[in-house]
Amino acid sequence: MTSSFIQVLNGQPKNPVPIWMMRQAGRHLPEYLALRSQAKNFLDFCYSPAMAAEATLQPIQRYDMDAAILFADILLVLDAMGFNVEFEKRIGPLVETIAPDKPLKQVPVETAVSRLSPVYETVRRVRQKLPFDKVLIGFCGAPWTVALYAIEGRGGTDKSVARSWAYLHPSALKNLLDAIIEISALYLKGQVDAGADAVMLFESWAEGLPDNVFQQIVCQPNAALIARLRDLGVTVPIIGFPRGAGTVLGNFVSSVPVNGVGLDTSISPDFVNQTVPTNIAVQGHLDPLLLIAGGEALDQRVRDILTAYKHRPHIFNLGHGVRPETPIAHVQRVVDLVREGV
Ligand code: 1CP
Repeated sequence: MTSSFIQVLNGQPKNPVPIWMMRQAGRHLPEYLALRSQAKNFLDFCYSPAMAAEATLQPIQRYDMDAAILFADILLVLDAMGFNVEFEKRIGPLVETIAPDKPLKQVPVETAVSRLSPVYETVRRVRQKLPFDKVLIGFCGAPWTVALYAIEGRGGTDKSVARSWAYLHPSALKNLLDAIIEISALYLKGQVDAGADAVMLFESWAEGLPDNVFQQIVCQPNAALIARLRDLGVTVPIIGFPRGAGTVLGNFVSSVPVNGVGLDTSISPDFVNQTVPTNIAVQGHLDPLLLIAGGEALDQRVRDILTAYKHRPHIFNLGHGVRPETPIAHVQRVVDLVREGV
């Protein structure tokens, strides 16, 4: 039988709605911290199928979530492409950068894809252990977000260097995006062949782009990645997440053929209902900071989000990832409220 999670992604509303949370695995869980301390570094952790599978399953064992998300990172794709990638404590990822006038290092695509094979093994192990009614979400970074790390070396910048490439070095940017699209498509196919039931494309740095540039470097590459995936025979539902798209969210859903769209904390449910066609599932919104704060305001916001999307396909989620300081009791409370339904 198809899980209600997949039914929602296929366009059917459900009450109660399915729930999962971005970064549900990770530092807010003591069991994650214990496991993480056993690994030499974060990349080793991601490339260890035993540890990564355990981290993927931890939130499912603790909470009644409807989906597990593969434990990995969007920067594994750059690592596989031959970029030096390091994760610094308290700073985040640092990536070797490329210059617009230098050719891309060409690790053959097959080599890059096989370097990611521990991730496929993680997917296999998780799918074997996961109850049949729980969904396993595979993922990768969407092309522009991955390209941004290759150009700027880190996230959380004002993106001006990478954004200028759209004007100053459009063909170098296109070459980089095309290389990321091809390996990402093969990587996601590997995840789906290993047992992922749906995939999500994280476009975390989509904020603040002019509409024409948004079309060129976010919408077109996301659409090209999906076209390539379908071409490779991948049929599972796809969730897009153009974080910070704001008023151009409508451009994204009209030009990128996603089954579901992730919503950040900044747009209103009213805007979403006016902008996103009802055959596309929505997920997201809840502020991770409100999840930390808890109390009546959290309960009210959860109910408001459920009510706003009562008549359309909806998966409950946050507008961004669970933060390390989040109390477990608050996550539990949200799961309980969502299970009650509206
Ligand atoms: O010490 C640690 O444990 C490192 C923290 C951490 C974790 C738990 C990083 C470093 N990555 C991850 C896992 C991860 N990353 C997952 C699987 C876990 C889950 O969701 O439950 C996923 C889906 C990601 C995706 C990811 N990585 C994104 C897209 C989502 C988002 O947050 O917008 C991005 C942008 C990254 C890059 C990255 N990796 C790690 C950090 C701290 C960051 C973001 C910040 C930065 O670039 O500065």
